[in-house]
Amino acid sequence: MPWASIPRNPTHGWCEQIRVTQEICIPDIGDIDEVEVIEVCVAPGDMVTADDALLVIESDKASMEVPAGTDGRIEAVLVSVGDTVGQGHPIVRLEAEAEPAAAEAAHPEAADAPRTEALWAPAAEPARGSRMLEVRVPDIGDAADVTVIEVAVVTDQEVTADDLLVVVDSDKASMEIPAGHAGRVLEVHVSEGVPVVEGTLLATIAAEGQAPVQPEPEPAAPREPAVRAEPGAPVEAAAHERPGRVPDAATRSVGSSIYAGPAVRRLARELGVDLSGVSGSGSRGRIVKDDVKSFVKNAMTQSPASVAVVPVEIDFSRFGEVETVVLSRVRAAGAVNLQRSWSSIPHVTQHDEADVTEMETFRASLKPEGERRGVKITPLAFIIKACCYALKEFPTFNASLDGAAKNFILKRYYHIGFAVDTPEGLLVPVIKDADQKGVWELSEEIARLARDAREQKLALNDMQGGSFSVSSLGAIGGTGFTPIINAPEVAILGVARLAMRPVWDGEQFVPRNMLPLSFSYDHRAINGAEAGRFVSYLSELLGDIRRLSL
Ligand code: CAO
Repeated sequence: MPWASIPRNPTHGWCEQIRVTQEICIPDIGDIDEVEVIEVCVAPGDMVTADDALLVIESDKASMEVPAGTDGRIEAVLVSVGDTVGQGHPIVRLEAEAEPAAAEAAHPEAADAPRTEALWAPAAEPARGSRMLEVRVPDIGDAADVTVIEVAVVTDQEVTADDLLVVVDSDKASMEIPAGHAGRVLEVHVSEGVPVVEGTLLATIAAEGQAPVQPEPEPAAPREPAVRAEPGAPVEAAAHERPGRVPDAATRSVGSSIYAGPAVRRLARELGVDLSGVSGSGSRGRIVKDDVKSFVKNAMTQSPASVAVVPVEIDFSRFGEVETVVLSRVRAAGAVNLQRSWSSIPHVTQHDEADVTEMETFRASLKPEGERRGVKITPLAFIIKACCYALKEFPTFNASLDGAAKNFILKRYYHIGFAVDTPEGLLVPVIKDADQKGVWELSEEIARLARDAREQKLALNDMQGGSFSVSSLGAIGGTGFTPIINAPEVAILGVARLAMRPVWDGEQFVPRNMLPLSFSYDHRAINGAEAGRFVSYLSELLGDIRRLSL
């Protein structure tokens, strides 16, 4: 009996309950003494719901998630990847949202902690002397809603016994079903998304070195639940003797097996990632969640077209000493994006100057309060605030064009990206719902996101969903530049260094603090007159920030 199912509410796994702080432990894992922790899915401070996986454990037969079983906040993680653990071993200390007594009352069946039925069990032993092998879904215990989530082989593919055939997913866990025998796949009987039950025929395999013979007639349509072959029947095997075993990296054939736990597979499905293209950084090449996230990040910042910096290979060393330095990953990805945007969008840049004298006086007056709060307010927070106002007035600037450039997709959210110069290259984190935030909050977010960008700690979500961008070179210098639109947005505001300039007030020159604005827009979406009105409006707002409170 290789596996016990792990109940979603493993109350019985709690070792102790002090007020609302509990230790969640490894629940009953059947007749297995020890399993290896192959993935830790949470960190201290994380909020989890009952269904969230805390970690993934693996024996020589299967891998399985251990869910939190209760809502709460992780106080401490008590295991690490690579640890060997058994039933009752503490996993995390969790501060539950509900009193344990209340949780137990809500799930009396979990508190009873009966030994749950085997989720995956070995199928019948193969009969001897037969050459045709059928691989069927093994005993799946009380698992419900079992579906094929991945078919890892195709007809005529040569497989080894350990090669992954199919991955099925239930309400409790994912399970990898290997071929079980070396040979050639004659037919695959299931496809992704198909529901299966114990005994469903998955594939027919011709054993290695032996001529295939016609299989016995199917008792039912191939994709219907089928009766499992009885031991000794002409069909040789009903399933692999070790169903669900995750093959060792050394024995996996390239492309035929994906080494990832259920939580990772679920994340990949949610993000639409094909795991066969993801390389694993976990132990023995296992794919972990961070690998999937990095894969998505890369995919988002790359295009199929390569960047031809030097159109033909030129041997510059003919002219003098040279050094080749590899571009950082961020810089290389940025280069691809910038080239794609520059070559596919007709850019026009409108220049203007905003008189920010009053804004700067007000900003200076906030300095003592900022010191008390530990927040530095730079012009950027006011600029982002003003942009949100202007974007509400000009909705087509907070938009994207659809693929055929026939429709505007107007965004009713104001997620403002801002360029951050990092040692690795340019990154554009996004302030979500910037229109709903005040200048203090915006300043805090700018500082936090800029710091995270420079420390390479930005989460995928921090860089997604922007509707408009600002690129501020103000602290560095310059009087104007052409910012490149952050596609699929349609406009970007560039900000250069503010400077005191003599401005004619109708009677005399007066010293005013002038902020140079460089506004690039997609000329397919925005015409010049509209852009001019937008920039004038923005200048007015920055010139009289009292209007930002109207
Ligand atoms: N004019 C003059 N001074 C400015 C200014 C401006 N337009 N904008 C900011 N400053 C000042 C700030 O007030 C601050 O001064 P103090 O230290 O005396 O208070 C100083 O410059 C440094 O500001 P900062 O850089 O720490 O903060 P920020 O909010 O202005 O900018 C960030 C944050 C992350 C946008 C910036 O650090 C950065 O990385 N800019 C580069 C962006 C970039 O590379 N753009 C080009 C992309 S290609 O299109």
